[in-house]
Amino acid sequence: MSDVTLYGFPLSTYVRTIHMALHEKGVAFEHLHHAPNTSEMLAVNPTGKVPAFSHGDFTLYETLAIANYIDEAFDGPALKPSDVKQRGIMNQWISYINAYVFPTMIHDLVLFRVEIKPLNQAVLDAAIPTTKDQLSLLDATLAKSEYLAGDTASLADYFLYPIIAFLGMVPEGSLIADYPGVSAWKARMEEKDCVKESAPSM
Ligand SMILES: N[C@@H](CCC(=O)N[C@@H](CS)C(=O)NCC(=O)O)C(=O)O
Repeated sequence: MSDVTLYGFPLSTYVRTIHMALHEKGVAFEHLHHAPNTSEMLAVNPTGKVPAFSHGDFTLYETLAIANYIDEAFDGPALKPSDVKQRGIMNQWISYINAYVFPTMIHDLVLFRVEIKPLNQAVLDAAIPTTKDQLSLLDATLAKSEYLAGDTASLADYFLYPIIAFLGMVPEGSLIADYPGVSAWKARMEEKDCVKESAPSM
């Protein structure tokens, strides 16, 4: 029995980021599929959000903190570039993804399309040009570089992939094809075992 536990339902993009990181590191873990804001989730994360994580009697919440802990606490391939500038770029992208891409593509678009939130057409309409701008910015890097921070996948790619995967499942996902760098990166990510293994059942 592993002493590592991931808490949070697999449909969450942030839970999938941690699932991918654990898989890449080769860490065995128990996955408890708690929904947000339940008493089980509040017991491990006072914000009620998913994910949370525990290693023995040590508990963490906030995806970036969990991802960094996993990379540093366990053996296995590094999930961050060794080069300080590439690491800076990785952190820049994670910050951008969390501050802008997740709110636009998930909150203001996908959650309406999958009817988790009641449709607000004005918000959804406004999210489309913003999504295009974000895809364009990502594409400028991914047209030149295999991954967001160089030639090897890093935590930045694990933050982004679950969001782009969900975008790809709703009608506006057809936009992705207009961005060849993002499209090629998505296909590259989809070859990875961590992506295949973490795919939520829909
Ligand atoms: N800042 C948090 C964000 C986590 C987050 O937004 N999780 C979403 C699911 S992807 C959630 O729990 N949403 C439910 C809610 O906000 O009530 C982190 O990095 O872990």
